[in-house]
Amino acid sequence: MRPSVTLFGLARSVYTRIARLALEEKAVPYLLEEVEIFGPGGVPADHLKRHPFGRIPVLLHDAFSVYETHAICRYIDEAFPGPPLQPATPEARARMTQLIGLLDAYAYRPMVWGVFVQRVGIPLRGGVADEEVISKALGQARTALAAIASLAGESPFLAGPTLTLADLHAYPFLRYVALAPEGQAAIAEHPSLTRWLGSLSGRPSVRGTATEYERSAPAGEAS
Ligand SMILES: N[C@@H](CCC(=O)N[C@@H](CS)C(=O)NCC(=O)O)C(=O)O
Repeated sequence: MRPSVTLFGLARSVYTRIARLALEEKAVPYLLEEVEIFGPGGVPADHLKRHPFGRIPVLLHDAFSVYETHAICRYIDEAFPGPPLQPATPEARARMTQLIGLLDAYAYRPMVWGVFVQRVGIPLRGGVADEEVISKALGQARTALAAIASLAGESPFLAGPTLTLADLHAYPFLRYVALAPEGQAAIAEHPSLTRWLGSLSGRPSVRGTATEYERSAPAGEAS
C-alpha cells in the first residue's frame, strides 16, 4: 500500500535529506518521489504547482501539502508519534530555531554551492572548480562553523542534550562541506563539531539517507 506521506525531492539534495532525516527519526513511512529540478528543461511544470519557487522538498500528507523545510520538519515532529525533535524549554527551542535560521541564511550557499559543488560536484561531472568562488565561500563557511560551534558549546547535540531539528538541519550541510578537503580542515578547527559529526554519522537515519557522493568518498573521510 502506498504510504500516506510523499516527499517530493532528490536524494542528493541537502534540504530533501533534512526532511528525510526527520521522517526517519520519527519512523514515518514515506515515499520519496524524485523531481529533477536541475535538468536541462528546468523545474517540471507540475512541480511548480506544488512549489511556486520551484525548490525542493515538498511534503504531501494525505491532502495536506507544505513546502519550506523547517515548516515540513516541524509538521513531521508535531503530526506523528515518536521521539520529540523539538526541545521543551523556551531557551533550547530558541537556540534550535536560531541555528536553523543561521544555517539557511548564512551556511547553505557557501557550504553547499560554494565549497561542495565547486570542489566535488563540478569535477565529478568533468568540469573545473572556480578557486575564487571556493576561497570566498570558505571564508563564509568558516564564520558559520565558528558560530555553530560557539552556540552548541560542549553539548552532545547542537541545541542541548537531545537530538533536535537543528542537528537534522545541520548534518547534510556539514557532511557535504566535509567532502571537500578544505571544508574538512575548516571543520577540524572545531573538535566539538568533529565529534558531533562523527556521532550523528552512526545513526540509522543518517546511514539510510547517505547520498551518492558520500558512498563514493574514500573510506574514513569525514565520518
Ligand atoms: N527555503 C527552502 C530552500 C530549499 C532549497 O533551496 N532546496 C534546494 C535543493 S537542496 C533547491 O531547490 N535548489 C534549487 C535552486 O536553488 O534553484 C527550504 O527551506 O525548503
